[in-house]
Amino acid sequence: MSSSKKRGAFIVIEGLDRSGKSTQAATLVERLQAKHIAVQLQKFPDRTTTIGRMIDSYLRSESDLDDHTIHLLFSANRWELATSIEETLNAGTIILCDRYAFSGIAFSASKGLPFEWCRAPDVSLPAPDLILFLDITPEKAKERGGYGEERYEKEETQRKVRQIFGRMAEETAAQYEKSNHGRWVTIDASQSLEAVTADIWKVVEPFVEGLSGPIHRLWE
Ligand code: NYM
Ligand code: MG
Repeated sequence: MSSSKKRGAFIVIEGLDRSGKSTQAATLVERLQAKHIAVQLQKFPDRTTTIGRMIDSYLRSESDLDDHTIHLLFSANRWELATSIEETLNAGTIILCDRYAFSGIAFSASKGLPFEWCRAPDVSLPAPDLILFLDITPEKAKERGGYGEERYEKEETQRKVRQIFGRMAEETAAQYEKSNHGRWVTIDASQSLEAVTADIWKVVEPFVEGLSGPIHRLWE
């Protein structure tokens, strides 16, 4: 391996429930694979681990947990995969991540936990190079066949969550101005599937060749 070998880009997709994240993530993975670009899809919560199974049970209301406890479990679920994410990126593979720490803050803070308290456990995680925020109003999202049965899948919750995402969009943009890494792009997710796919590709394309700099640490 030559020392000039590039690492893979760390790309996160965020948004409300039913914003089309998982569909768009799958489409993007297919597109990259068709171009023989190495990519790995990672989803948070990752419900397959021991911690992930606790989260799954909470989301399906099969168990109750204190708000702080579940918040820390979501964060721990990211930390337990952090090393593997870094190794994958350093091996030159793109990671496309369906939700990350931004969802962690948005959903917990929507319940009234302090924003800074919510942010703290995720500080120093591998930082995304690009955050795609699929923006949609809760009303529009609901029209898409309605919300499911899980916790948080209610219009009122989603409205609060969207406000907090809006705050993070501003803060991340301000930080990007200073540091020139960790770009947040808001995509209009109320458009047709094809239009959203096209908007995402425009933003992602410059990242697919890989990056030369180090993996950054979130909010450091
Ligand atoms: N969620 C997701 C959180 O509350 N905190 C987190 O850190 C993450 C990653 O889990 N409503 C919430 C957002 C979703 C729910 O995610 C399950 P999905 O993508 O619908 O499986
Ligand atoms: Mg969901």
